[in-house]
Amino acid sequence: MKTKFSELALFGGPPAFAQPVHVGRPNVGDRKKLLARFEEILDRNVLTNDGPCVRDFEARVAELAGVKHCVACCNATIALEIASRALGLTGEVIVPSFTFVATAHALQWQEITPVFCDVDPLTHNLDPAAVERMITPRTTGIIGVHLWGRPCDVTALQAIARRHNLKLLFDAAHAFACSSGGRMVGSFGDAEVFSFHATKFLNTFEGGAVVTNDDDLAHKLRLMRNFGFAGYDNVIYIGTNGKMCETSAAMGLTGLDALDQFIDVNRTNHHAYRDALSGLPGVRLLEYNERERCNYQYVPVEIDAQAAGLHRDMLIAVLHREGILARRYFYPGCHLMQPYRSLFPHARLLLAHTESLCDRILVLPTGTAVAPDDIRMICGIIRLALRHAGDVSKKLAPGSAAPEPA
Ligand code: T4K
Repeated sequence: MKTKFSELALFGGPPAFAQPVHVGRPNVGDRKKLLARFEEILDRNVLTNDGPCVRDFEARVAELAGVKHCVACCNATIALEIASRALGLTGEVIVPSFTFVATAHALQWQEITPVFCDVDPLTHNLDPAAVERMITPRTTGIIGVHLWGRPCDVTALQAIARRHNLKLLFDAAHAFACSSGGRMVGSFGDAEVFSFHATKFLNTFEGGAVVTNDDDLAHKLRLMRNFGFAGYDNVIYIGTNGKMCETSAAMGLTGLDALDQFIDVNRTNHHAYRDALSGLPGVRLLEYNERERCNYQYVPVEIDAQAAGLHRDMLIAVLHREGILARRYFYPGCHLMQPYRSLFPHARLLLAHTESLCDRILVLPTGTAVAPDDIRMICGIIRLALRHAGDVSKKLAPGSAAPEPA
């Protein structure tokens, strides 16, 4: 454990981690089970197109999420595109800007206008009052994002959608195996979309899924995922290729077998961060609601530069030099990324909380590749850097941007 600021890598000490620690290191369950599933896939010679592993995976995801239908896809971005098209979204759709850019891209890709709405500074999720103010005659829907796995105010958003006759889709990329009011994420709104990307706590290498209780919608989603085919030579709908392949589903099934263990590790890690960062001025760890089901897959921390004495970007620069690859998710906000920055140059006027969060948030490493001892080391470095904020600031040129991970 480093105790003097001169030991920090920034001042010439050896990095705390010779092998970098990452935010999104994949969780893999029992490797033997996974390889056995791969053997079965090769023996069957059914590699994709609605194979048995995919069907099995869909059934288990639907059961866990408490929904009738799960339509597994090749990733969550395509799943969002298919879901928004199947729901008939057109014109304008209200989305947060404080999200991964895929939420907005899935709309813009289909020439639907994402209208960026501000978030609640405490929950980091869409502010329902702001949503209502953004509705125009062109609005056809709302996409809420359960950021960090903490569910949106689903009740308020459902009431707004009902009142204005809008479709309601949730980007639940972060929220698989989480609940809101005791009900599992998956059955809120018209449909919800999970991501099973390699960096998510349950992964299928690449993958995603749309889940819904709506039979007609599920039928449409299945058609759209497979070019619109309703049997040999019979295309009855516009579609794309959004299918999940068998090896991905096998990875997902193996992860599902180990899901409780992944969550236990994430919870232990989150508690280790909470204990090690407690009482540190200017540092606010985002808490999960322990009365709900949570996956604890992200460790977002808000750094208040004034109270901490150091800007978030300087702290990231210190951490990266130590081999701790903390991330600035979702900097700088979708509205400041292209094409949105050019299309909507004034969007930022209504996004004060989003911009403030983008300036403060730091996401720390967790998952099965990170142990409580690593966390104590990471937090020790954060404490040391903040205690010697003046020396750190002097060492780092003013305005220095966070370096890209090595
Ligand atoms: N909606 C929301 C709210 C989302 O957060 C996302 C995805 C989506 C929609 C779209 O879902 P998908 O279409 O991806 O299913 C990552 C992921 O690529 C992205 O899936 C995720 N959100 C986002 C939050 O994070 P990057 O650019 O940070 O990925 P990358 O490659 O820098 O990886 C993060 C860290 O993980 C690195 O330090 C390295 C480590 N890593 C990564 C991969 C891929 C590994 O150790 N092994 C790996 O295989 O976007």
